[in-house]
Formats: sequence, structure tokens, C-alpha cells
Amino acid sequence: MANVTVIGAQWGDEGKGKIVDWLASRADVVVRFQGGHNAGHTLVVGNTTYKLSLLPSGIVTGTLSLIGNGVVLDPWALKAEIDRLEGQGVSITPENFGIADNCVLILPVHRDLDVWREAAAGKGKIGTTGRGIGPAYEDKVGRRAIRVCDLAHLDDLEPQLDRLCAHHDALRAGFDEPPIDRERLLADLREIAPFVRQFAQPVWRRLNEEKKSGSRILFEGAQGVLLDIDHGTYPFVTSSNTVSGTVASGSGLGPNAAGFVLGIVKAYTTRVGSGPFPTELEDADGVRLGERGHEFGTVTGRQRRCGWFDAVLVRQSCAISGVTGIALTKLDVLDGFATLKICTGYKLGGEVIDYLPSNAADQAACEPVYEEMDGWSESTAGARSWADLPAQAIKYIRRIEELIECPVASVSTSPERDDTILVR
Ligand code: 2SA
Ligand code: MG
Repeated sequence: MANVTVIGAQWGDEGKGKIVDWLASRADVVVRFQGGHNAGHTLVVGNTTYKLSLLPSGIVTGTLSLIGNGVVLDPWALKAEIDRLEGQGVSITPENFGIADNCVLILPVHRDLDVWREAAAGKGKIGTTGRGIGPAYEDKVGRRAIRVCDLAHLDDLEPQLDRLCAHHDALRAGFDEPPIDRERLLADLREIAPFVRQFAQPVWRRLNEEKKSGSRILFEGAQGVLLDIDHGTYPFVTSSNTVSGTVASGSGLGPNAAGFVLGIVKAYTTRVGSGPFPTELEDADGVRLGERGHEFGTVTGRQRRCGWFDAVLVRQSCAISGVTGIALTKLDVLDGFATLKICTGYKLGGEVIDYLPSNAADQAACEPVYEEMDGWSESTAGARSWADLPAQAIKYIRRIEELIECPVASVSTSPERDDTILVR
């Protein structure tokens, strides 16, 4: 296996965790390159379920796991997640885990701001995970962030704290909240610093060494292309670039490192949080998808919105991210539907278009154009070969492949690692 990049090709929760876990057992290094502890990757290994938010999935099997500079890192959430995994018997040491020292820190002030803004926005809220992701990326781009490397220089932090406080204190006043308690923030950072620093390193160097020695690197994307800050359903997006191209800037290994770009695609569509969703079902079919698919957020437990497969969106995601092949997941959730619908275009202003427009109001106005297919009554749950699938299910997969203009590389039929059909 050469390098592989795994990204979500919808709005996240496509089942990346299972696929990444499977690939991680064949990789030498697993790297997170964007997002933070807003991700929710569920791994089922034997009888044990692991829920990861921030750590790369390779950590569960002891594979070298690195957090790249493109990630925003909440040091307290990091400690809590490591403690929880160690409680499950996973060993996490500076030998098998590293953090880029140029990662931006998520601070309590970021989480506060995220939560206050969402509460104040009422119906207009984004539906964030409330983890402080957006405000932390804002401070990164605004050049006032505190980074992992700064934890080794806390006595010299005054100029950065000045910039940070000048910005945040004004915002906090708008919410009738007191200014940042600088002493408290510094004391909290001093307390957590040794824990984080044991893992801190220039990850770009480590990765370049791994590359020279021929290591196989797995890049683990979080969220999905439709939540990308540039290419997603803006402003109802996350604050990082979730497309495959971020591998380069978010890890420091150059654009040719991505290797095989595997897009993870759910056999239907889900979304958590607000924003346009053309094929959303608010009827019994939607409820059925949610129940059969256990569609609840890993991090926040929020119920996910469900709808039919949208080939327009997935074709667009695959094009934007240069997807080499897709892994189709949760096919078994569709078992027993008499009729399945696939969205092939949108009606907008009297025209039919074959892409999602950029403007938010246009996106919200897009009405799906469907083609219908007969479903299958047989169970596909646990199928491990093409021969185990009913003819109608194969037809559905082939039609998706045709519409999204990208080959299907694997089909997944249960959360279990081995319930996977490799197509090529
Ligand atoms: P944020 O917190 O600023 O990143 O939120 C902005 C939007 O991005 C969406 N988002 C997600 N969507 C799906 N899954 C995510 N991860 C968790 C999971 C979510 C959970 O895998 O289950 O547990 O609720 C994720 N992270 C961010 C979010 O819903 C907003 O629409
Ligand atoms: Mg998830």
C-alpha cells in the first residue's frame, strides 16, 4: 500500500472510523491534518467500541499516530481522551503519539465564544459542536493564537496574551461577560503544559523522515467535503478545509503525499447541524433511515437529519477532492425499502442544474430531481462478497458509481471490520 488519504465526501459521519481502522492496520503512520475534537470516529474492534474525537485512529492498534499542524488542539480535551482510552487498555506514549508543535490551541475562551454565539443566534445558529473550533481557527488566521510550541515559553507570553485579550475582551463585553482572567488562563496552561509537551515535536520533520524510510502514511480526514470552509454549504460549515488538498498544508509533507484519495460515502445522506439539505426526508422514510442507521452524533449525541442519496453532491465532492475511489458504507440500512430514490439534479429557478450552486439562498432553494429504483427485501447486513448481495443492491451500487463518475473501491455492510466487500 502506498499512502492513502481518507476523507468524507458528504457532511461527515460517512463511517470513516471503520474504514480508517481497517486501513490503519496496514499503515506505518496515521495522521490527522485538520479539524479538532469536533470529529467523532467510532471504531469497533472485536467486542470493544472506541470513540475518538481528536486522536488519530491508529492509536488503538499502537500504530504511530501524529496530529498535524492543521489541527486545532484543546489540551484538556486531549488529556481527557487519552485518560479514557488508557482506561480501555490503549497505551499512548511519546513513542507512538506526536503533536505538531505549530498546532493552534483551543482555549476555554474559544469554547465560551462558540457556545454564546450559538445561543444568541437562535434559529440562525450554525449548529456547531460547541467545542470552540471556529473561534480557535479565527484566532489562528487573525495571528493572535497561542500554539503548542508556546507552552515551552509561558513566561514570555505577554505580547500574545495582549493581542488575544484585546480581541476577546471586546467580544466578551458584547455578551455581558467579564474580560479574560489572564492569571487563571496562564495558571491553567502551566498546569497542562508538561502533559502536552511530552508529545510536541516538529511533525513535518518526523513525517519527512518516515517518507524517506518508505513508511506507508494514512491521512485521516474529519467531517466531510460539504462542511469545507471554502467548498461546503457556507456558512453552515466547519472552520477548516476538509478537502484532500489540506493533507499538504495541514501536515507539512507536500501535495504529492496524499496518494490514493479514498472518499467515504454513505449509501444515503445525513447531516447534523443547520443548513441546506436538498434530499432531506421529514417523513417515515427519514425516520426509518435514522433508526436503522443509528444516526446520532458521536461527540454530541445529536440526532442526524436523514435523506436519499444525492449523487449531485457526491460527484461534486469527488471532483473537488480528486477522489480516486469511494468506500460505500451502510448499504444494509437500505434493506427492505420497496423503492429507493437517487437525486440526479436540482430544479432551481425553472432550470435543472447538475451541481450545487455557491450561494446559500440558492442552495436552500434547490429542489431535488429524483430517479427511482426498486429496492431489495433481502438482508445485506454482514455481506462479505459480491455474491452475497441481491441483484438490486448491485444495481444500486453500479448506478451510484455511474452518476458520481468515480469507481466504488469497497462496500461496507456492518460496523464490523470484516463485513466489507473489496471491489478491486
Ligand atoms: P464546528 O463545531 O464549528 O465544527 O461545527 C460546524 C459545522 O460542522 C458540523 N460538524 C460535524 N458534522 C458531522 N459530524 C461531526 N462530528 C461529530 C460526529 C458530530 C457530533 O462525528 O458525530 O457528535 O455531533 C461534525 N463536526 C462538525 C457541525 O454539525 C456544524 O454543522
Ligand atoms: Mg462522525
